[in-house]
Amino acid sequence: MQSKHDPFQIMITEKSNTTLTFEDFKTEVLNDYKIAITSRECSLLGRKEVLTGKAKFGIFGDGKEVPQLAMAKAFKNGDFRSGYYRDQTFMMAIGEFTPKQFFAGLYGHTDIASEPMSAGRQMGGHFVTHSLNEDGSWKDLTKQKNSSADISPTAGQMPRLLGLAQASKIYRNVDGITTKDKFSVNGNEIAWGTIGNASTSEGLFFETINAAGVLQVPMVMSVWDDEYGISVHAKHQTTKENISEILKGYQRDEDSNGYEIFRVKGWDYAELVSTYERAAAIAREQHVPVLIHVNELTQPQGHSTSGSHERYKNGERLAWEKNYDCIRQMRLWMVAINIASPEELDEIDAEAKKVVLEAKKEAWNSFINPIIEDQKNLLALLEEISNASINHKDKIQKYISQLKAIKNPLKKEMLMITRRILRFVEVPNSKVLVSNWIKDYIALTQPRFSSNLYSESEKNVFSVEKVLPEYAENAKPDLDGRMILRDNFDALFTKYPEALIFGEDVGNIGDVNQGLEGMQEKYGELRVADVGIREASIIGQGIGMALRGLRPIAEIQYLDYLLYAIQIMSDDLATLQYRTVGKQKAPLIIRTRGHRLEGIWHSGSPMGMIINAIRGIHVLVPRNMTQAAGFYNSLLECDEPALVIECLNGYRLKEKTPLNYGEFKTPIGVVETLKEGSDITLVSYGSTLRLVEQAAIELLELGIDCEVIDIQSLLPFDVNQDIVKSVVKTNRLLVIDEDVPGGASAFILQQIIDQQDAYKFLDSKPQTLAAKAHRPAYGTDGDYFSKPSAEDIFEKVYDMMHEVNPSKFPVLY
Ligand SMILES: Cc1ncc(C[n+]2csc(CCOP(=O)(O)OP(=O)(O)O)c2C)c(N)n1
Ligand SMILES: [Mg+2]
Repeated sequence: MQSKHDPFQIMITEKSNTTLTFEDFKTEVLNDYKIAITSRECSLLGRKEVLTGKAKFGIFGDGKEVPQLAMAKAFKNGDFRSGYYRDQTFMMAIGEFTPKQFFAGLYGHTDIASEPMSAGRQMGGHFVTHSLNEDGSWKDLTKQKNSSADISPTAGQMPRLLGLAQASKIYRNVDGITTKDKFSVNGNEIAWGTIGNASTSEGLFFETINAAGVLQVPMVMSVWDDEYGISVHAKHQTTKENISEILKGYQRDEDSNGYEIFRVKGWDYAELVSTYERAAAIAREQHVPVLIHVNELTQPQGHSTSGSHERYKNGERLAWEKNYDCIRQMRLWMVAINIASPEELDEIDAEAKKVVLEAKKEAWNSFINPIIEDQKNLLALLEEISNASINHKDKIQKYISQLKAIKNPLKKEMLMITRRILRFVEVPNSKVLVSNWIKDYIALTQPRFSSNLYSESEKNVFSVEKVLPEYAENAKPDLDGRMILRDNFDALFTKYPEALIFGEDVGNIGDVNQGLEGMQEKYGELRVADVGIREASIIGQGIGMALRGLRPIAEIQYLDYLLYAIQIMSDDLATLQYRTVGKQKAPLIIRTRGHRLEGIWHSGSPMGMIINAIRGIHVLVPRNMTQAAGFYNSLLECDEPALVIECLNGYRLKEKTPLNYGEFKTPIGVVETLKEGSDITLVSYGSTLRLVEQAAIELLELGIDCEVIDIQSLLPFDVNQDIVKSVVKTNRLLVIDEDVPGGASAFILQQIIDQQDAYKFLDSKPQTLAAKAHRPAYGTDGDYFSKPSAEDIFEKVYDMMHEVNPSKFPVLY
């Protein structure tokens, strides 16, 4: 089984400045073998831990060890991985994952020091490295090996991979990025992707592969092919059952750019090392994307701890998998070329078994001992409570015995029991003790599961100080809204050399509404870029670049097409800070335009869907372009992701020309009162606000004085609780929204009534006025009959006032 590419030779080339002897080579291969066998042992023992009930679920990297050793060899400081749950061996080989951490993840240890992958928030097999210091500032990513944080949706790792690779291209080719040093050395970094064979069926895979070919970025994409996706065979997944075969059209040649494509057997260590070495050189030096199709891989224990693969693999396949297990083949090769004798390898195996067993014990003790300590202290407290009890000793004792009987307690079990006991504690002193224990325990534990949904650093959105736009004396609205945006973007691209924008029609024509007119000429094709029609990977491109210190603005042409991107926004961007407990950030700004214009797919305002899908991303809905520009100015000072929705029908409306472009800032999470009034509070945002303002003028003519409030920021929502202050004054509330009934208006009402307790001050039923449940129809009449009109708003308010004072406001119909 001698390979035509001798790994000894390759390692010599790699270390050409040193003299690598056969002994060095042997040591390196033996060390690789040790990592592989240690990783395998973790998988085997991990499965047992789940089956005996100590862990809940396991998904492991067994059967994929050997190619990951090869990938790790070619992986350098500054590089990034974007992969999936099979990559434990790779993470161990780059020194970012230990057996003890493997087990801490399996148990769900909530201490980030013990479980650095997610402090127990993600199931095991979801890998990450820490990009941020304690205070949320960047580490020097060029001095460490990096992995972006995994997510479970298969192929969800693809879009961000594109951006991780594109960042190298930007750093290599764009001059003047002053923040570059911590992220790149001349754009030499590779973004390494991994994916399972079956997951290449996803659209996100093909979309990203095409985009990386177009962009020509340093990306090396590995497909771990074990012929299955859980129980479903490749014949149901992939045309010709062969992903590299069908991607052949992407192969570059003398006449055109494209990919370099390799196919290699997953059990052939020598060939793998050589392939990864060549792939890395091409990607790193030439910025050409590479696909490595690693086939003939196996799953020694089946897909995961739920179920067994004997159910769907026949005897022949199972026997083949045993024979071609990559570690077994590596072992045979090592013996064949005299790297080690079977006895020496047996010794390594035995040692790995011991190491892993020890790691498992340590991880378990470190996980369970503090909880057992809590249990002990709680039992002592409860005995005290039981002794003091007059009527309920028996009941309390029953609960105490239940708690005592639990050998490996959960926090949940302690709380369940103690919260039940509280109901029977009659002695006041005891009651204080028990309720304090419960409150303290929850206060201590809840943040372990709920912190870091948003940035907790000094650069979060609440750090922004409001700066008003300045105007010349007697300034009148004289400039189209789109020009205000354009001139403000101009100021921002000068102020922040690391800022860039990309999207459909963004470059050459300066976006479909000319908000970026002339910007590409001024800042170049890399910073103001046209891209393909591919919303999900536009977002991913932004996430990946933001993960590497750039300040991307990803443009989605119309709000209605955000649905193509909502999955990746929801699953990846929105969860990033949460799932890494603040160890990674991607302060991506997503720019789009929406609300009212024309027809079903250019007028939608599905805000309820959006705000419920992307908690973790701020959602800003400026009423005009000055407010929008102010949001961009604020966001570039912060370290958080946000979606900004400009009003489609506002680009040609005149606004006053600000003098301090790039500097004025719209505060985030703060409402603005546009008109004071005493009879009723009208709350709205975006395009509809203009109709609300018009209705308010007409209502005043009839003696109804409305207070009009612009929400501006749906997430975060009215952090100063200004709306309830208005309701205290008016005692009436109407929410006007152009989403479906029960969409964003339901959220707004919940915030005002439930969070701000406005119900206490209401004299009329709080109401909502929303659009029809169907999508908005085309044309002016389509809009009138689909969305709330000024007349609808007028009459709704009038109706509410009629109920208050029928004689002053007689019925209209
Ligand atoms: C979008 C999505 N659909 C379904 C699943 C459930 N699921 C998890 S793994 C998997 C099979 C993946 O197979 P493959 O990509 O070949 O990877 P392998 O596990 O074989 O390495 C499926 C269907 C998921 N995680 N995400
Ligand atoms: Mg598979």
